[in-house]
Amino acid sequence: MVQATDSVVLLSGGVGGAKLALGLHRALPPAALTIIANIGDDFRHLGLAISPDIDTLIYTLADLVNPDTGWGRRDETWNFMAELERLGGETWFRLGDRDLASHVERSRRLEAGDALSTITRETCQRLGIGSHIVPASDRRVQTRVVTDAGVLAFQDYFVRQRAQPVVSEVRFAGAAEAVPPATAMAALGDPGLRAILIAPSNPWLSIDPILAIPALRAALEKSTVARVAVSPIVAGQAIKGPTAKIMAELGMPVNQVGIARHYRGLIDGLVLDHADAGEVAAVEALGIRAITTSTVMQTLEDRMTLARFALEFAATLRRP
Ligand code: FO1
Repeated sequence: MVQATDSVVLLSGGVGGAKLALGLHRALPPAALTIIANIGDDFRHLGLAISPDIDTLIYTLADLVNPDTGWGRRDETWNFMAELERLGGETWFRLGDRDLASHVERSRRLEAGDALSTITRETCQRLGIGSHIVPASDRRVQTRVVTDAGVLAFQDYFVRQRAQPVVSEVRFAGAAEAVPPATAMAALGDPGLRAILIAPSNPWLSIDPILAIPALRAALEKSTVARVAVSPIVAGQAIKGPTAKIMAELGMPVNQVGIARHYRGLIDGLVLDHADAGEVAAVEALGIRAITTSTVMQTLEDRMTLARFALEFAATLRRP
């Protein structure tokens, strides 16, 4: 049972990770959860500072997210995009009218000198989100995808080219110099910390930009708190997005061993779907405890059940 003083850290990307984030947010006491969010997808577009994963997490936890896409706002209108199209502007990255307010206000505050972590914290407060959403860094970290179509900026690869180019490498420009906000480090060093979870986000595109920041990787490596990842792969397929495609392109086995090898040294336990029960032994042979449950989250109940399951699993793992 999770105590009122217990805290939990989740590393998360956008849409897939936000599902587990919501389950934890609802299952834990207010303010117990700190989500360290990927910023590798952030970019400047139409003169605005866009932070897709932070916004996806904020909208999801505030119950404002578009349930059909998992990103952007529910009850959205698209007048701005329609007018931009009429003027011959760039419309490949869709910014809805309600969503636009987040980007305009973030851009204004960044230009005024506020840190991304401060802006994110205050936005969460205004929207009544008790959990803490913390960008992995206040300095820019930019994911660049090396492909057969050239070295692409993340959103160019992911949205404009629909993740179709073949990936040979993923780079994180600025990560080596990036420093996590003090709130992220404080959450990881909290004496009441009970678990560090890694969401079922794409390990190569959404979690690696976080782990590429030296202080965050080091904090995870040396933490004595149980570290548990929820696998984004079920029966050789990605729950969402191009994870399986990228694993194959990078020459990895598209299975739980591929995920476990990637996180080796950073996790103590891996949560797999029942469909992959046959891979438990192979993961455990790598020194990582494995357990199965239903990892496909369709309802809010599924999200909360998986969140509780991951926390209970973490509570059984003792660090050497
Ligand atoms: N994803 C798309 O596939 N197409 C879009 O036009 C798009 C716009 C968009 C606008 C704001 C935002 O916060 C997210 C948006 N996303 C869009 C999602 C986003 O590009 C990706 O899902 C994440 O970067 C991957 O985690």
